[in-house]
Amino acid sequence: MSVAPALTLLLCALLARTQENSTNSPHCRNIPGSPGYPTASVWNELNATVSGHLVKVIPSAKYCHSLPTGVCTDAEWTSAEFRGTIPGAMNEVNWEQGYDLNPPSLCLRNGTTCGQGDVPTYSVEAETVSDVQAAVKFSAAHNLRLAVKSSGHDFLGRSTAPNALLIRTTNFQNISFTGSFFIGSQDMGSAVTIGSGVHANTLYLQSKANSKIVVSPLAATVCTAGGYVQGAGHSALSPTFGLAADNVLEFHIVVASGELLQVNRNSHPDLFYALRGGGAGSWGVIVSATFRTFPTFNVSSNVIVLIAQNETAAAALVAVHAQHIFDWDSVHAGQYFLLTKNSTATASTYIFGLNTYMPNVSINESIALFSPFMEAATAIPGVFLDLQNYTYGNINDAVFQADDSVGNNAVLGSRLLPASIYHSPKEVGEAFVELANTGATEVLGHLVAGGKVAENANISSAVHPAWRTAKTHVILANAWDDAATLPEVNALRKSFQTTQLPILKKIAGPNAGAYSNEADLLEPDFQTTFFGPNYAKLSAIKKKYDPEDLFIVGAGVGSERWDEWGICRI
Ligand SMILES: Cc1cc2nc3c(=O)[nH]c(=O)nc-3n(C[C@H](O)[C@H](O)[C@H](O)COP(=O)(O)OP(=O)(O)OC[C@H]3O[C@@H](n4cnc5c(N)ncnc54)[C@H](O)[C@@H]3O)c2cc1C
Ligand SMILES: *[C@@H]1O[C@H](CO)[C@@H](O)[C@H](O)[C@H]1NC(C)=O
Ligand SMILES: *[C@@H]1O[C@H](CO)[C@@H](O)[C@H](O)[C@H]1NC(C)=O
Ligand SMILES: *[C@@H]1O[C@H](CO)[C@@H](O)[C@H](O)[C@H]1NC(C)=O
Ligand SMILES: *[C@@H]1O[C@H](CO)[C@@H](O)[C@H](O)[C@H]1NC(C)=O
Ligand SMILES: *[C@@H]1O[C@H](CO)[C@@H](O)[C@H](O)[C@H]1NC(C)=O
Ligand SMILES: *[C@@H]1O[C@H](CO)[C@@H](O)[C@H](O)[C@H]1NC(C)=O
Ligand SMILES: *[C@@H]1O[C@H](CO)[C@@H](O)[C@H](O)[C@H]1NC(C)=O
Ligand SMILES: *[C@@H]1O[C@H](CO)[C@@H](O)[C@H](O)[C@H]1NC(C)=O
Ligand SMILES: *[C@@H]1O[C@H](CO)[C@@H](O)[C@H](O)[C@H]1NC(C)=O
Ligand SMILES: *[C@@H]1O[C@H](CO)[C@@H](O)[C@H](O)[C@H]1NC(C)=O
Ligand SMILES: CC(=O)N[C@H]1CO[C@H](CO)[C@@H](O)[C@@H]1O
Repeated sequence: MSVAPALTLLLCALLARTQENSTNSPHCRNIPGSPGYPTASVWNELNATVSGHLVKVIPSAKYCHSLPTGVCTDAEWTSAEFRGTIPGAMNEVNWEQGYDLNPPSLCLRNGTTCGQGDVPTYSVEAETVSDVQAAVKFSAAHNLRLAVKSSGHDFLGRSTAPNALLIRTTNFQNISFTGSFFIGSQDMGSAVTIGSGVHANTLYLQSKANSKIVVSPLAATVCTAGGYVQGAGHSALSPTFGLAADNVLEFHIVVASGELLQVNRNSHPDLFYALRGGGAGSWGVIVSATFRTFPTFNVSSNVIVLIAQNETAAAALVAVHAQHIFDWDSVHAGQYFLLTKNSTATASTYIFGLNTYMPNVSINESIALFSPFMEAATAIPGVFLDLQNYTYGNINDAVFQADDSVGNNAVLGSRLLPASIYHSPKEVGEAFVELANTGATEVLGHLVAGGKVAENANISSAVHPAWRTAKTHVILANAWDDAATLPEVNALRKSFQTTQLPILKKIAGPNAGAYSNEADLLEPDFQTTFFGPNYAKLSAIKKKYDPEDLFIVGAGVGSERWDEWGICRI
């Protein structure tokens, strides 16, 4: 009788061993200090293989402290172009901090101590495809946590990870235009192939020089062929041409096996499906991507700022905007609109700003298209026009930005708002004001859906179908400064879920989808919220191309199998 428990124990041990072997990979990644972690001489071997492109990575604040002056100027600290030169830097500095490590490990700009936090240990600053292949194979062979970064813009912190080997594709700067891009024998027409490190502003300069335009972000340094397109990629031109994912023709990508694959509708079509909307960072290391180009044209762009003197006026103003949001569909306008509470004012005043792009529309036509909205808006008691500025010129100039202003601490949350909700404009207005009152830095609406985005509903890709019925994408930003205490930071990190999402659900409904690139890392049901009905298919594609989960990012496909750092299986 006494042997039975011993037998059970033995059986359990055997079963556990079998299970461990059947997944064919250990429970945790090797981190500095684990027995399997590469020794210094093994790292040196990798460095030799990648032609000396291996560097040690430090947090951006530590980098600034190491400068001869001991500081980065405010202009440097907040510049995305500058931060892009620092391998460990994230644009939102909070992603460098290890708030959840035990103990927390922070490196603040003016701090007196500096921990490595969530910043990787080493980076391969790749110059060639073979650098990437060597780094991928090294990570697999040594069971390392791997992270991939191009710009470090990620709002969910997916391009950094503690104790990781980073691969940066920042140096992949090739750009080449062609009048005829072939897939097999089929001419897909005019296209551009860009390296995954090419910033949007560089692309706009080059496309202008070639009399072309590409569907790309309203940002300076976001990498169009990096995280942007994998998430779906919205643009001021999306109502005219669709999402970036609708316009990408081919990828060159190094997958977990270390192979470089050419991926398009004929070659690895399943991976092609996943790379178009299936989430950034989950599939491999993109070397380059080829996008359709369109002939250049002129656009009228305008900036309008309205001030609402109180809450009632603000709600009425946003409601009037919601009521008129279909006014600009005939010209496929792209629009960004922002509601913020002016916290420096003694009484609660609100600022409502609009930034609108209308392809092939003259300034006069644009003013005419805006006049019903403007008349209704300025007729609201307590609403005043603060400024308006209409310009007309080349589309590439209109969307070009020299730099992005970053270096702050911020997290986002978002939802795609279905077109149908705009038939209840009053509710939209009230919800926006309620959202602005939650302490959010801003409520940022994007009229980047409808039109061609809706018409593209039958493209077979991983783009969340919610994009096809959406009218807008709405983001809440929650920010803090370095003086915030850890409990305050942790409350803000959760405030989208606890405070703002319940308000958004009142207008978006309980099951609205969200854009995975501009969203909350802590979405509890990210599989459905970010990927909708596509998740099962994406999981199967993940198993095929990345069976050992080398490419794991927060709230990405397969991440449910891992802890928040992608270090241990759960
Ligand atoms: C100022 C600003 C403006 C923005 N404007 C827009 C906009 O107009 N439209 C829009 O849709 N989005 C916009 N975004 C969001 C943007 O799409 C995401 O931040 C996106 O993740 C950026 O991709 P990245 O490669 O530049 O960033 P990174 O932080 O470098 O990477 C983001 C993700 O992509 C992965 N990744 C990066 N490089 C590669 C690679 N070579 N191969 C494989 N995976 C890679 C990373 O692992 C990570 O998961 C904006 C963001 C900012 C900060
Ligand atoms: C890799 O090699 C280069 C060139 O020899 C060297 O400058 C660099 O410091 C090395 N990197 C590491 C992490 O040792
Ligand atoms: C930190 O120091 C810089 C100068 O080095 C200064 O400009 C900045 O305002 C300080 N405070 C914070 C919170 O960064
Ligand atoms: C960039 O283009 C050159 C010339 O065509 C090519 O040799 C090189 O492999 C390309 N680099 C990458 C990273 O695609
Ligand atoms: C906010 O309110 C203050 C005080 O009334 C005012 O000076 C400032 O211009 C307002 N800010 C904006 C952006 O309107
Ligand atoms: C702009 O107008 C030109 C000339 O009519 C036309 O060829 C082009 O397709 C138009 N582009 C867009 C985006 O409407
Ligand atoms: C635009 O409208 C103004 C005022 O109505 C008019 O004077 C001007 O000629 C118009 N411009 C064009 C290009 O039609
Ligand atoms: C808001 O301001 C307008 C204009 O001054 C005023 O008519 C209205 O009564 C105010 N509403 C509230 C609730 O204060
Ligand atoms: C209007 O916008 C253009 C383009 O952004 C800018 O160059 C110009 O200075 C602005 N004019 C005013 C009056 O703000
Ligand atoms: C486009 O705008 C520029 C001004 O930026 C102007 O010189 C040019 O004539 C315009 N072209 C068309 C076709 O309207
Ligand atoms: C998508 O395909 C279905 C079935 O063929 C069709 O009924 C529907 O109209 C198509 N939708 C769009 C937006 O083309
Ligand atoms: C075939 C195989 O992978 N066997 C491994 C199973 O797990 C034990 C203990 O973890 C290893 O020692 C075997 O090599």
